[in-house]
Amino acid sequence: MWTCKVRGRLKKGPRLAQTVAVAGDRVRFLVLDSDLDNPSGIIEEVLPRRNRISRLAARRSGGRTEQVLMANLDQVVAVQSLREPSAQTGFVDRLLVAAERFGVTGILVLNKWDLVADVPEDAPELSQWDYFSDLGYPVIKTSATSGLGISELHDILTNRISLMIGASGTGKSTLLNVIQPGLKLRVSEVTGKTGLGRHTTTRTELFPLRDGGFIADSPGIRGFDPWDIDPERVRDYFPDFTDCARDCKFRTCLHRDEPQCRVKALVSGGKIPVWRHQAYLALLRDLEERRDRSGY
Ligand SMILES: Nc1nc2c(ncn2[C@@H]2O[C@H](COP(=O)(O)OP(=O)(O)OP(=O)(O)O)[C@@H](O)[C@H]2O)c(=O)[nH]1
Ligand SMILES: [Mg+2]
Ligand SMILES: [Zn+2]
Repeated sequence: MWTCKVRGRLKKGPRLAQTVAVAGDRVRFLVLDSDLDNPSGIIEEVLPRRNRISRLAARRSGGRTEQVLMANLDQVVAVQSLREPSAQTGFVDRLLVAAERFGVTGILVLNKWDLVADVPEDAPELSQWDYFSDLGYPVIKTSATSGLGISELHDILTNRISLMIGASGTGKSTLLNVIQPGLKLRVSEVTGKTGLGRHTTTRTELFPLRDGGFIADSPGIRGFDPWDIDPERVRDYFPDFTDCARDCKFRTCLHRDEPQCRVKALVSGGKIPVWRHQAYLALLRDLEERRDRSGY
C-alpha cells in the first residue's frame, strides 16, 4: 500500500482541504520512495469523479462548504442500531436522498437485532423500516452478536464498492470485523449513561474485500445535511412521491400547502407514513433556509 501526501497546490481554492482526495478517489501520483516495505508518493492529480456522497460540512465552516465523504462508489449502507444508540428514520431519509441525487444505491442495515428480541416484529418501531423495503431499498436485519443477516450483508457487499455510514456506536466496524476478521478494526463500547458511541473510527478508510470489492468504514456522524440539492428538486428524490405527484393539481406542487395534493391525500389515507412526509418537509425547510442564508 502506497502512503501518499497531497500536493500543496491542490489544496488551494474554496473547497475544504480535507476533501481534496477522499476514499474512493482515483489519483495520479509521483513515486517518492518505492521501498517495498513502505512505499510513498505525492498526489499530483485527482481524476474526475463518477459520483460522490457529500454533506454540508459542520456549521463552523460557514455553512457553505461541501464535505465529500466518498467518491466513485456503487452503494452506501446506512447503518442504524435499534438500541444503544436508538435508530432514527430521519437520518436514513436524508442519506437516501443524497444517494438518489448522485445515482448511488442506498441500502439499510438495522443492527443489534439481538437487543430487541423481546419486541414483537409488528411493533411500530420495528415495522416502520419495512416501508423502505417496500420502496425497493434493500433492508438487512443484522446482529454482529448472533450472526443474523451477516451472510446477506456479506453477499451484498461482495464485488461492489460501498460506504458504511451511521451514528457512532451503531456497530459499523464490528459488522465489518465479523464479515472479514482480518480487518481487525478498532471498536469500543457505547457509554452506559448516554447510550452514545465514542467516535472510535476517526477517518474514512477503504479496504479490499477478500471475496471481491471494496468497503469503506467511516467515523460516526450524527446528522446528514445533503449537499447540492435545490429545495424544488428534493421531492424528486423521494421515490414514493414521484409516481403519485403526477396526480397533484399543480405540476410545481411541493406537497406542502398546495390544494389538491395527491401526496398529502396519501398521507391522510395512511398509504404514506406521517413520519416520512414530516422528514421531507423538514428537509425542504432546511434547504430553503440554507439558500436564504447563503444566497444561493
Ligand atoms: N448487542 C450488540 N452489540 C453490538 C452489535 N454490533 C456492535 N455492537 C457493539 O456496539 C459497540 C460499538 O461498536 P462499533 O463497531 O465500535 O461501532 P461503530 O459504528 O464503528 O462506531 P464509530 O466508529 O464510533 O462510528 C461495541 O461495543 C460493539 O460490540 C450487535 O449486533 N449487538
Ligand atoms: Mg467504527
Ligand atoms: Zn403534491
